[in-house]
Amino acid sequence: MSQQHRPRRFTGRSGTARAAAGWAVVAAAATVLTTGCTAAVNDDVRRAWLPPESEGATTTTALSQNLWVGSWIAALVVGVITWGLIIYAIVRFRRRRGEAGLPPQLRYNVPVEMLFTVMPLFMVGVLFYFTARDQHILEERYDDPAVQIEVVGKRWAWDFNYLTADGQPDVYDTGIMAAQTEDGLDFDAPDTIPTLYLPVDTQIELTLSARDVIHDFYVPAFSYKKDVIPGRTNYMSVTPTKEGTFIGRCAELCGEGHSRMIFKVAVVSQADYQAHLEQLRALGQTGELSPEIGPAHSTPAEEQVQGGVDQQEDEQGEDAGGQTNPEGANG
Ligand SMILES: [Cu+2]
Repeated sequence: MSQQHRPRRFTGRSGTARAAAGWAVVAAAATVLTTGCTAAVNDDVRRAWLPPESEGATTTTALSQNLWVGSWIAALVVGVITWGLIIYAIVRFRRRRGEAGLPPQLRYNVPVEMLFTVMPLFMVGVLFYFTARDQHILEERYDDPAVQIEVVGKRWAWDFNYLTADGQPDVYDTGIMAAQTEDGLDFDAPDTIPTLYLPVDTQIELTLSARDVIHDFYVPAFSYKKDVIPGRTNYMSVTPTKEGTFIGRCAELCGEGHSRMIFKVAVVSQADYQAHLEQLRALGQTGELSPEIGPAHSTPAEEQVQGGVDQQEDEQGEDAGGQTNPEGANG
């Protein structure tokens, strides 16, 4: 290297001053970032932007969230090191005035290649370990769940079959897809959006199946979702620990009504849960809406949806006071 290729920036007095000014800007930005955040933002950061209602919602949300947040931290650490090395290489080895041609090329460097092989393996190994460990806990089915409910996905809503203690059909509830209003989805339409009632602090097993195509049962507050597949039974074991009403969605694109395939989960006390079952019984909704009855009979709702919104409202008006027991719903 000849004299003219010597770095210019970090030698003379002006270079030192410029470096100092640069660090001052970095320090100022860091101060703004760390002190400028409100408590709410810090909460969001701590949860890695998972929904606030998820906090303490079930016995396993903390597990899922820690895995999620931990993965983000690991990814950020790797990202910062990688970005730092890239920027360092760009600055340190940039072409300087008067230079021409290629710089010396590095190849067959065994230590570097070992590093580039071992490091990614190590990182994937760490992520795999924590994921496998937590998934094992999350997916373990309860030996003796106190409550069993069949969840049946259909285009574009959900049916819920509440089972007796010995696994026999007891009562059911059904819904149709949410109405699209000018302001978005109507989340509060009580006669359309199905609500899954769950007793709080109780080991519950949900049996997931589908009538038609693949759906996905997703309750963001529970930090959990699972595919709902026709001809296959999936399970979700959950113990809700916080009373409240949470929004649920389908998380698998299943057709034009997919975004309107929403439902609610009401986590209530034991007494309120039993009262809800009694209410369904009083409506004559005994038995089950079996997944086997297929799309043609999937819902009274589906006909209503095809008939358009006006007709849907009419039929609901007629049905008020006692919903009809659909075909295939034999107790
Ligand atoms: Cu769906």
